[in-house]
Amino acid sequence: MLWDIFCRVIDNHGDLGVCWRLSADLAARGHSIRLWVDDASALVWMAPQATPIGEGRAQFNTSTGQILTRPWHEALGSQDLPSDVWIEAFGCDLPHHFLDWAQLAQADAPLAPEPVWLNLEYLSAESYVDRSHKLPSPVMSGPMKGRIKWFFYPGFTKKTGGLIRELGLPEKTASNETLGSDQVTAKAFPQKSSLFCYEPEALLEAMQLASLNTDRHEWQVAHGRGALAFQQALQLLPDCVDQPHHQFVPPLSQTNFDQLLASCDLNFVRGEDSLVRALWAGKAFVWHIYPQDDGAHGPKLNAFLDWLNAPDSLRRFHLRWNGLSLEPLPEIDLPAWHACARAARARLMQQTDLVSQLLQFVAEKR
Ligand code: TRH
Repeated sequence: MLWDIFCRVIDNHGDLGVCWRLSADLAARGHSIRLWVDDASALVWMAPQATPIGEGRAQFNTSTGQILTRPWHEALGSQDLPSDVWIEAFGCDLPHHFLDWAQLAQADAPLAPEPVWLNLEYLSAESYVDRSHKLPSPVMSGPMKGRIKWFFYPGFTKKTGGLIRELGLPEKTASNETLGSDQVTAKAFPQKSSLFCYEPEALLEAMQLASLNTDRHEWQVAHGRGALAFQQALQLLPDCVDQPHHQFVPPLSQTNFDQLLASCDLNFVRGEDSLVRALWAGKAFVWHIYPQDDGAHGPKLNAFLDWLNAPDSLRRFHLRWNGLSLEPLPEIDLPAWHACARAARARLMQQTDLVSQLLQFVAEKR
């Protein structure tokens, strides 16, 4: 099928990160995607396999499918084919020129099936997700008045749309374990941790804790906001200043980022997509949730920790890491956190992945 996927970059990299993973998974299953993005610049490092072919445009062909990124404001022409599915990511609303074009295309071919129109929502473990997944939302105005948009919610339970889990991931995970490149039981203390975060108040405390039981604890610090915060925290730790074993990692491709997570004992991740990748990596992790002005991130974090069956120390660590508690960080209990992450991954592997569920839903609605 041909898919139009729409993505507006609000800030950070999660919107594009999720849309690229979704597009790549669909392309691997034989689909073609027009990925509309208002700022595709991060694809240079996130998806270097996409070849730039002009301003805001890049192309990625697999043996089965294709992704073509398009600038947000560039209208389609009469030679362009109508698509089978429209996905607006995170309620970004479709550009007017696209709706006008679709109206003309429909007038030209009145008997053609209407595209299935979905709003792909943010990931949350809160209970409203089970209730809201697959609900219709009638379009009340504009050229598409009368059409239905469907809510599609990723999530952690069987009643949700699941998580993006590309083809081959379970086999890759299993073979890493058989080959022994992936530790089944954790070390007593972390020796290598990745850090991808915003500006957690407790960063300095975490850096002290991580090196509590080893003076060679190594941080792999992802680029951007977290790296600046880490640099500032380093200045405050005199005995940490000259530690050549810490690494400031340049922006990685998503594939290499996933490998980084798999190679660490403890992963500090943030936002949405890197949380999912930490779950697939099956290593102990701490999540820095995207903070919202209205405090909505508090209940969202607690719902996730409940779903995770987080041991007490991991829960308290999360609350402090996310500025939701003033209690000092508890010690890192790597074996317990690792076991918790493994159990969560095993539960998720029983769930049907997001793209398979999406394909099933589209088939029902067409
Ligand atoms: O960048 P984020 O903080 O994105 C956030 C969240 O998605 C949040 O829900 C959303 O509302 C906000 O953006 C606007 O974190 P996230 O979701 O993990 O996205 C980062 C992406 O960048 C992810 O796809 C992984 C990728 N990445 C790389 O490919 N290479 C790298 O080196 C790094 C550090 C990240």
